[in-house]
Parts: sequence; structure tokens; C-alpha cells
Amino acid sequence: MPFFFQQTQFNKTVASLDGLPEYDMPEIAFVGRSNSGKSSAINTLTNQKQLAYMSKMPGRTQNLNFFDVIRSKETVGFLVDLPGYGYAKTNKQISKSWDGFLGEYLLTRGQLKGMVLVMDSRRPVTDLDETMLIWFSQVHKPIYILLTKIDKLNRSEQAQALRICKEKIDKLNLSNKNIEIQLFSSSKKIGADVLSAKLQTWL
Ligand SMILES: Nc1nc2c(ncn2[C@@H]2O[C@H](COP(=O)(O)OP(=O)(O)OP(=O)(O)O)[C@@H](O)[C@H]2O)c(=O)[nH]1
Ligand SMILES: [Mg+2]
Repeated sequence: MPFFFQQTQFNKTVASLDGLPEYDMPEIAFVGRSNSGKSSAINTLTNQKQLAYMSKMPGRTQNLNFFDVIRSKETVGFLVDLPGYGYAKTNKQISKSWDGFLGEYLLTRGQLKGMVLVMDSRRPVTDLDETMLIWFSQVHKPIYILLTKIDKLNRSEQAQALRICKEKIDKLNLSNKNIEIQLFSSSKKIGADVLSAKLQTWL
């Protein structure tokens, strides 16, 4: 079990850059399409049922939600749940808040250690995910891709999802080579220990 993140608590909801926590603590952003499974992944990682669903509360959906990672009663970092993209009508376009402070947060936040890019394993690397990969690669920080909901796939489909994901990323020929991919399921808690071990190294 992913004990390291078990003491994580909700800290705050942030709607603009000046609302960001002032601590200089490492942050890990969870990014991905709407409904890809970001909040569920945070719940699974922290072994809590409802923690990240707080972001579903009205008014919080276009905001950043910060969660304190607590070890021995001290905050050692933050998990940051971002709103999903993909609601915009034009498929190529990331919605307004992404052009605004969400995008700026990802590009300019010094203490941001990297991005967990969550994708539904049944649809690895959509056009919007490609846009995000290309765009975030500007900052040369690690990108950790979670192919989630693998409980919906059989073994060979899982292997295929992984292969398609790799191929699509290779095709993008990104200058950022710090990209890893992991299979995951929140429903079946598959891969939580691997994810936990990885993210500990970012804190
Ligand atoms: N079968 C299965 N369903 C999952 C898994 N992870 C998430 N879901 C379901 O997918 C839906 C979306 O999950 P969320 O975690 O809310 O997704 P999100 O990316 O946070 O969505 P937004 O915050 O709206 O962008 C919910 O109905 C979850 O129960 C998984 O590993 N397996
Ligand atoms: Mg969510």
C-alpha cells in the first residue's frame, strides 16, 4: 500500500496566481482530460475515498486544488489537482482558464517538480494530450504518464495501450526525454505502490 501519501490533507482551492501557497515546497501537478481519472488517482495514491472529489464542489472545478502531503506532522509537499481539459467545443483548443492562470502556473511555478499526465488507457494520447505534452515540454520537467482504468482492459489490450502510447510519444519527437509511462487502475488499486515510489522521488 502507498503509505507515504496516506496523511495527505486538503489545503486550499486557488483561482488565481496570487492565491498560490507561499511555502517553497515541492509540488506535483495532476493533469489530463476531463474524466480521465485524475482525482481518483489522487484518492488511490493517498488511500482515501473522498479526498480529491472535493474538486467536484461547485465553483472549484476550474481551480487548482492543493493537498498537503504530511510526514511526521510536517508538510513535505503538495499534490495539485487540476481541472480537466477537453470540454472546449473546438477540439484543438484548450479552454480559457488554460490559456490563463492554469497554463501560467504550469510554466512558471518554480517548485513544480513535474506533471502526472493522466489518460484513460482506452484512449491513450488524444490530440489534446499531444498538445499538452508538446506545450509542457518547454519547461523540461518530468512527465509521468498514468494510463488508468486498466481494469477495463484485458492483458493484451493493456500491452497494446502501452505500445500505442509509446509510439505516439516517439512520433512527437519531444526534446523532453524525461517521460515515463505506467499502467494504473484506481478501481482495482493496480500500480499505486509503483506510483507512490516514483512520486516520493519528486518530493
Ligand atoms: N473503471 C474505472 N473507473 C475509473 C477509474 N478511475 C476513475 N474512474 C471513473 O472515471 C470517472 C472520472 O474519474 P475522476 O477521477 O473524477 O476524473 P477526473 O480526471 O478527476 O475528472 P475531472 O476532474 O472532471 O476532470 C469517475 O466515474 C470514476 O469513478 C479506474 O481506474 N477504473
Ligand atoms: Mg477531478
